[in-house]
Amino acid sequence: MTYRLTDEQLMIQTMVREFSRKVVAEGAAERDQNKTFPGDILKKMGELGLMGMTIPPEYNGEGADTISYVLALSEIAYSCASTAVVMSVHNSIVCESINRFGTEDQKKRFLKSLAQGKIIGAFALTEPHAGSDPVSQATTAVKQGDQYVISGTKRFISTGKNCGLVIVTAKTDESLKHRGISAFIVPKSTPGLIVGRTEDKMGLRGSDTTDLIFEDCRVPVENRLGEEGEGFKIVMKALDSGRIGIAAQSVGVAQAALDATIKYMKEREQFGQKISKFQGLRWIVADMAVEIEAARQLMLSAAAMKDRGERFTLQASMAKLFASEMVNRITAKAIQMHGGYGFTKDYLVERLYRDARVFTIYEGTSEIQRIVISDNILKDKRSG
Ligand code: COS
Repeated sequence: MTYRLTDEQLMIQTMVREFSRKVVAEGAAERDQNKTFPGDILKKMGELGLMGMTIPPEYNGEGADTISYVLALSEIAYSCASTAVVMSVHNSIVCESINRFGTEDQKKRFLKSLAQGKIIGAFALTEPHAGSDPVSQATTAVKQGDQYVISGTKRFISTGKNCGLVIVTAKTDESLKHRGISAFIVPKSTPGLIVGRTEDKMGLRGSDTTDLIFEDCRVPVENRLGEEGEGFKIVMKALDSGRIGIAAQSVGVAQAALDATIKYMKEREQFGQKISKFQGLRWIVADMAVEIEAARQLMLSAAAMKDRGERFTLQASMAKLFASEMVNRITAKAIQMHGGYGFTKDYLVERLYRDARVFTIYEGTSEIQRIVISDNILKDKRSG
């Protein structure tokens, strides 16, 4: 199915493209080198409505559809993947989960400022010993009167240091396995919420990734997101949306790699002619373009299903799997096409290659996507 974007979707894409290539691209290399968080840029993105894109206007969001959102996210990723991951977690996991499962009071207290980008959201599921298997998490939340006391350590939390609020999952009943996991909204200033070590990463270095330590961290019962025991479902649904976002990040970074490669091929001369004239290299860019377009269509297809209110778990995992593996192939080819220069920090493709590497890992590894896809196709129980 080919998508004809609406005038509004095209307008949003054009607006974000212009903003991204002017404002977000500026200083992206330095932010990567110095591990600088793009706080000022995210503030501007908030003013443009990019931090609550799919949230209804009554909670200060833009009320845009998912297609507009993924187009915008791709454009931000084109210029700076570190900025894009913050936007992605904030919009598709944090804001959407509160909009979908939050009480009216939670939406007023938290969603309104999140959707304006006044505070940035983080999502704490992963633990040192619970990554692909979140049901084995060890963090607990014990109800004491009208409060929950949360204890445990979360790992690899995007925006852990720079967020203003975190959605955290914890076990409220060990015996119930996944049905004993609950979710909580914890403002960053809550006593007992401690930012632990910050990872020194290969890519996405402008986005902080930290441990979050919960030491007898108390939140009122009103901060529980959804019902007790509903946390795993909230997480799975949030990840369905998040995975379309990773596809969008992949498409944006891959397009940047292709455009940089085309530019280089038209400048670089070897054997007395531009390297863009060599058939062997022309076929490589042709394949790169086809792969990017295939990933873009999978991304749009999943987004369209979500907008139509259909179940899109399968399509989100397909888009995430294909697009994240695609961008790793594309950025590797882009470096190859740049020759020795591609291996230096003077050329954009070096950063793109490092940034893309985590896309097949976070928000569900490629192997997890294959589990989700095969479970949905085979419709019977796997053994391991
Ligand atoms: N939407 C809604 N509910 C879902 C769902 C989805 N997409 N996927 C699973 N569920 C529900 C199931 O219906 C089942 O509910 P009931 O038992 O109440 O009927 C429950 O969740 C458990 O499902 P399942 O048995 O498939 O769970 P598993 O423990 O086997 O795990 C995987 C499933 C592996 C897919 C899941 O653990 C996963 O996605 N892991 C990766 C986590 C991840 O991405 N981590 C990265 C960091 S996040 S920032």
